[in-house]
Amino acid sequence: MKLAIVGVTGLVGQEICRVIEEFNLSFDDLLPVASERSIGKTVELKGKKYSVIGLEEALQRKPDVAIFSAGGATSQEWAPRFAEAGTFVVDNSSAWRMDPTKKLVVPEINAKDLTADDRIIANPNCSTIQMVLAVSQLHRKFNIKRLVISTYQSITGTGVKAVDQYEAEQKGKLVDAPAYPHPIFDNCLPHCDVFLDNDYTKEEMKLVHETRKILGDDSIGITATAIRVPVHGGHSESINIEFEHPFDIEEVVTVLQNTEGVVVQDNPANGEYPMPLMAKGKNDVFVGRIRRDDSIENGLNLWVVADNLRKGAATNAVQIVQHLAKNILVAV
Ligand code: 11C
Repeated sequence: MKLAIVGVTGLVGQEICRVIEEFNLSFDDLLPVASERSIGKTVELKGKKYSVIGLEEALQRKPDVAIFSAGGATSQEWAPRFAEAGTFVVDNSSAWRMDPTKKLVVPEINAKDLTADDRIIANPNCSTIQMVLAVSQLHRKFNIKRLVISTYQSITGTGVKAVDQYEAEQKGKLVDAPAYPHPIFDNCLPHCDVFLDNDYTKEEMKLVHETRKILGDDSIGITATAIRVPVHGGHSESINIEFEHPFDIEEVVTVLQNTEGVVVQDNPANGEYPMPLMAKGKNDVFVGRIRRDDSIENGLNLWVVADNLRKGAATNAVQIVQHLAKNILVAV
């Protein structure tokens, strides 16, 4: 497999390199791709050095697979050109997620639906991935009627500019071009991504639309409030679920323990529950504070944490590549 990583110098691009090393993903050649100012820099992966190239050169070299993590505008313009040249594009941006001709993939849930015709494959938003993976098997068993989600999202979701803003403010300094409209150190912003005409943010509506698409169920009622918090390690989510069918808490725990990619951490009496500080650098989705919501029929509360740069982006993308390598590239 000839593998391109577009946006290799960004936070997600760097995390993709770490995951590839950790998973010992096999490839024959690697094309690290970045913007003009990074061309010629060196990237080291699995003990070998590779020179960063531009998009045009990468396209000429026809990679089998390209992971795109360079923002929506780059994906919009370049993903179709790579796909046309025969590359399987795994796209981390929001550019193609809601396109009805493109699949939105969390491998544990729906990689089995991919075919050789899926040349642009969308990676969901980080806050969607961890939430939908946690509830996917519960939905199969008890049928979700409604989800109420509150997120507590890491500054790493915004990118390196936000991390720089946080670190400067922590030292009592200001940056010239802050990532957020307000201080993020010692603060919480009820504002992730841009505000839309319906008064929700784009991040909140991603949780609504992407979840329905991945679960293949437009009937699920979903409402979300997305909050940016001064945290590095991952996104945390409080999820309130209303099921159609009754459940026992023990059954819920068993379903979660048997959900691939999910780790149950739920022993509050001993202070055990998921936290972003512990999730950092891990590939799993951690679930705890599992308890009944007695205010509604068939109600459940969960607390779900994952490293947004890992399962929320890099890990999910690399898992899609692993699936392609194992099941689809061998046949094309
Ligand atoms: C955040 N979820 O934490 C965003 C980052 O649509 O891929 C990823 C944005 C996206 O701000």
